[in-house]
Amino acid sequence: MRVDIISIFPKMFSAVLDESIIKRAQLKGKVKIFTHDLRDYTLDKHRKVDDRPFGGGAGMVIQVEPIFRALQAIKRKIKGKSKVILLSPQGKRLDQAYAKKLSGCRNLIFICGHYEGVDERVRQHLVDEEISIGDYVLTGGELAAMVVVDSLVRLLPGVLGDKNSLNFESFEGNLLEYPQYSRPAKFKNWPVPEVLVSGDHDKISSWRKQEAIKRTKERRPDLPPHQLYP
Ligand code: 9D3
Repeated sequence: MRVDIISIFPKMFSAVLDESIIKRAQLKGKVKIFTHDLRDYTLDKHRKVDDRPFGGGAGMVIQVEPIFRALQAIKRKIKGKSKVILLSPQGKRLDQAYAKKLSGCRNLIFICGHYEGVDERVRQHLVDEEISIGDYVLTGGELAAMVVVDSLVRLLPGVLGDKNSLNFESFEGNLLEYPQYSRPAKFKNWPVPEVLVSGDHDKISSWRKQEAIKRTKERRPDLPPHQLYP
């Protein structure tokens, strides 16, 4: 998979994308991630990317021209089709099914929106999909782009070494995780549940499933209950 990210704050991305599992995925060649400074695609000496809204009003609007030029330059480097995605609070909400769908794409180009807003012609003519990561207000699309990329990259074949990690997955079985414990078996007077040290693996397995169901009912009553009893 190839990922290109267009932003006016390209330096924000390295802290997240050049560490841990995403870093390893890049080193293994599973994903190539390129960030682009939108200002590099301006033509004026002030590298201006925004202007006042037609019709008046507060704030500024990200202009269509630098975004058009950035997309043109990026697409020239890519053979085949790319999906262009705008991060904005008005987008379709990201969930695990959406992440899975996007993880099947060969080339993705993310445009990070901003508090000031983006010229509507970007949506109309340049963007294929618009994504939000949830109903809360961020200062820009950069963190959202990183969330989306993180959720996709871990789904790529060969990124998570352990085949088990993708199997019993909370949000795919729509079940939260069961409680986990590690050594010591007794810390202060806080013991580990007896069943986990019993050695009875059938009992352990059904205990974990019941705990996961209980926790899901308590904390996430919004998740479809029929999926709690597969
Ligand atoms: C004045 C109305 N605001 C919408 C609630 C404008 C606005 C606020 C914040 C426009 C953009 C932003 C910056 N946020 C994003 O670019 C963004 C975002 C988010 O704020 N929440 C969840 N997902 C996303 S994806 C991009």
